[in-house]
Amino acid sequence: MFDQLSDRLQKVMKFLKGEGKITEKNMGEALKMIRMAFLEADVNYKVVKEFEARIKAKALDQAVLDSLTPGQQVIKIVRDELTEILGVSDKPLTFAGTSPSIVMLVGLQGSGKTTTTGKLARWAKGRGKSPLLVSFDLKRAAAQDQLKMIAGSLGLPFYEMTAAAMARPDEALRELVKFTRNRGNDLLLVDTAGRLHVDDELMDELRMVKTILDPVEVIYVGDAMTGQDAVKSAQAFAERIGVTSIILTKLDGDARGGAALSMVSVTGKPIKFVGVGEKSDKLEVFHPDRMASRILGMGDILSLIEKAEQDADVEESEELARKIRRQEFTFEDFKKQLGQLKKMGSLSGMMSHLPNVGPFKGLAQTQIDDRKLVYFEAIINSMTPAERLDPKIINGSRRQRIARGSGRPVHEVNQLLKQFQEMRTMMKKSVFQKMLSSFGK
Ligand SMILES: Nc1nc2c(ncn2[C@@H]2O[C@H](COP(=O)(O)OP(=O)(O)OP(=O)(O)O)[C@@H](O)[C@H]2O)c(=O)[nH]1
Ligand SMILES: [Mg+2]
Repeated sequence: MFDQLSDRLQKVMKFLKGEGKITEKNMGEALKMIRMAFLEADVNYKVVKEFEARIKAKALDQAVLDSLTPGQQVIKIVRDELTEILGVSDKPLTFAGTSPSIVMLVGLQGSGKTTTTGKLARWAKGRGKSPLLVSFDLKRAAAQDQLKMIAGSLGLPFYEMTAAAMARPDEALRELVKFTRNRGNDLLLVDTAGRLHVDDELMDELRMVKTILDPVEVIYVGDAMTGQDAVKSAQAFAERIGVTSIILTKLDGDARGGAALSMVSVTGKPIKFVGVGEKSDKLEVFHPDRMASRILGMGDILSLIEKAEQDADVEESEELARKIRRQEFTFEDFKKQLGQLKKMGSLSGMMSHLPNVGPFKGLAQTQIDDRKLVYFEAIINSMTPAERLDPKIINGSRRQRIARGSGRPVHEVNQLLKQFQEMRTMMKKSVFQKMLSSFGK
């Protein structure tokens, strides 16, 4: 479905590859090509504008211009930014700490909620979960039959909402939760009603369901074929009900992909899965980085980027030193460091690999074992980009969310934050000392 966009962006990549030097002029040309490619793919224009501005700022940075391979650096920037607008991938589905995890699917009529409920059930069953399926639609009692059939074909239990129960919806929902718990199902998938347009009645109904069930995930199911309409309605659902994530359906059709590329920026919520067919196994976990690579036709470009990344390693150390000086060292940088450390294999090997051993000495003293590095990375992965850049905003409830997301205890999150702070202070100090000594004290 990204074919056309892919073709066009690959042309830009080729163009850049061919240009030895990056100048304002040829970069301007490349940006124009990128802009057109996105607009034609039906990407929201605001998203396009931001994307363009970010690439421009990064590409015209002196470090890129001065590098030996500016074209390749720019290609890497485009890929990274594309990954960014496709969202952050954490885990495909969030499960609640206490059973059952309740997952509610919402969206417009015909977007694929019922089909996707079945697909998700199948996916979860394959991962050892024991899902129970239910359809909640106050207006259309017959909506249940479709899901009942799907559940039957998957050999999964279906909870029947009787007409009598629907007459007292809040009681019915409470009974449903009790029933699920007693039956021992650890996942309750709730299919909901759809309408042609966002209307107050539906929003009220969905809000009521959400309030009573208190789901761990409210997934907006959007039809990628409807392009910007899906984006607009996603925004409405996000604002009026509150959604936690997105599933895009019908990506097997000839959707131009603009929805996928606009959805995350507009709602701030991640795309977790995509539907690529009508059958119950046609659900794919969404990986922003892989999707970005696919769009750019990375077959031949990947190696270029790897090279650019190698080149960047040296530059990265310098950049790190700059950041430390300006006190801009963030969790993003920390994560990069951890990634490099992991490549080294062991903790003993890693210290020598650090760009500046002095400031990092604290790490060795704080008794981190190799397993901890993995945990730390998981914790950082569960932070939002904003949190990584500015850890000060990580308050109590954010700490709990991060702990849940990473599957690590809260005290470990606290520990990491504390160590990070200490590291920052240490860096500041050692840089300060260096400065003093360079002034002859
Ligand atoms: N090709 C394709 N078709 C899909 C996909 N997902 C759903 N569909 C089809 O889209 C149509 C509508 O899907 P439903 O699951 O009934 O949609 P819904 O959101 O439950 O609709 P309402 O309950 O009427 O609001 C069906 O014909 C599905 O087979 C997909 O990923 N690819
Ligand atoms: Mg349905």
